[in-house]
Amino acid sequence: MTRLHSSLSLAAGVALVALAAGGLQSTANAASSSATAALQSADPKVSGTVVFTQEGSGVHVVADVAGAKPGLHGFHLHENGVCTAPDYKSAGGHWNPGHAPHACMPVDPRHAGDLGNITVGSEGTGHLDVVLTGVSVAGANSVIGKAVVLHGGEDDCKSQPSGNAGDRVACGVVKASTMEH
Ligand SMILES: [Cu+2]
Repeated sequence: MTRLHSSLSLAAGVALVALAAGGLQSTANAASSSATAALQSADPKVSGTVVFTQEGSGVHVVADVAGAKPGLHGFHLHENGVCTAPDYKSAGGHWNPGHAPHACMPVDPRHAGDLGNITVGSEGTGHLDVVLTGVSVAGANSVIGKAVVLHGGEDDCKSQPSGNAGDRVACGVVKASTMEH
């Protein structure tokens, strides 16, 4: 009887700890489950926004750009969250914590920041909607503090180390979204 009682207490204790940990974790996630980057550009005048939202074990990335040259543009997360005009070299190389070769989704392995290409239409606007795996908004391999870079040319998805995508025409630092209440 004593034995049964103590194992029940233990089970209740474990359940309480698990509940408390779960509560803490969901609070932390709610505070930082999304992030945004505002693209800035020197010349040509490209603008855009990129929104990152935690979705299961991946990150849902939605990008909208305007004022860009029609065609395909390489689009990546670069390792330094520093966007200094006009060439944005300050952003460093592709964000590649896994030391993988460059490729495009869904090819794996690839750089954590390999978002592929964004297609810009004749009116100068482009939209990208992808789920990036192997990264998170606030946990391991967080996108926060990295830089989103839009290139002038197409990422060929094979040239090393960065797909031969040409100049960096726009750049934006990824920042945790502030709560809207
Ligand atoms: Cu790039």
